[in-house]
Amino acid sequence: MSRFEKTPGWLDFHPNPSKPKLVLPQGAVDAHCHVFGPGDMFPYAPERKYTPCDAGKDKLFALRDLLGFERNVIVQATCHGADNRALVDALETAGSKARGVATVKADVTQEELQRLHDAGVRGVRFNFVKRLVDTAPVDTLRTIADKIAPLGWHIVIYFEAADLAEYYDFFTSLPTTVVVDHMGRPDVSQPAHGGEFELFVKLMRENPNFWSKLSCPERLSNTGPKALNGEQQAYTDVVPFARRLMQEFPDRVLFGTDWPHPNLKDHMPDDGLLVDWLAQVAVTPEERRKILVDNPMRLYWPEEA
Ligand code: 0GY
Repeated sequence: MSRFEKTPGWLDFHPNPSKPKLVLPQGAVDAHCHVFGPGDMFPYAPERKYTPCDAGKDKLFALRDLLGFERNVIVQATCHGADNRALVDALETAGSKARGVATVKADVTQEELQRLHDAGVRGVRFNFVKRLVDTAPVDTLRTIADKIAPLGWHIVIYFEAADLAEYYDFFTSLPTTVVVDHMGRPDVSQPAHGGEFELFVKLMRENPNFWSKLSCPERLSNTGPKALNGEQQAYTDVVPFARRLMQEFPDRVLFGTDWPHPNLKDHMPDDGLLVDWLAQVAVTPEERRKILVDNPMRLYWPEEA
């Protein structure tokens, strides 16, 4: 029994995901996933806004192999705050098969940054989603950005579409490559062309240092169908948004499973079918090679790309 009690209503990751029908290209990277604890070994942060189920490195690496990925990019989840121990432990176990994105505070030392780098960290995450964090002031974030830039790291940002206008100038002033989680969380009941999403497309178009993860359809979808029970055409309402970014920015997109899918309220997807969802977005072998291999390798393993 863990000493941590899960947030009421918490949905655990799928217990028995299927093997995807989509055969992934050799060297495919799951560029957005997390590890949670286990809490008894790597305690959840006191300031966290949710308490997840434990979802440790062994489960993540088994899923990687089942789905047909070769590598992971493990992103620090907010339930661990700026305590990167679970992340570093997973990276050290995985060796060259994983890279990480950490969360750090403005007073982080050069020694600590170097230690994270040696473990495989290549970026920091700035989170602007109010239900997940008390967002640090932009001056604090700028201090962090200036500290990590010399290491060649990038910044991952997570925000809701409604907040993009407010942060636009700050985002575009960042000195590094910037990777946006989950397409900036568009409201997919709006059009993929001509509506609110245009601001995000403009951000990508006018700022060649911006990348986007075409991820989390299970979080963004309103009408489904859900990635369950063999569904091969899941989350069709999200497809036009992801497809647009795939076509317009083929060299700056990434894909990730988001396992173990924190804070889902409605259902827990079958990860195999979630991978199959990508076939609706990256429709040719060449597009799939870019989003799954070439792009993440350039960003996370440039020495091999
Ligand atoms: C995601 C999405 C969420 C959570 C986090 O770090 C986190 O806690 O990112 C969310 O609740 O939308 O990317 O994992």
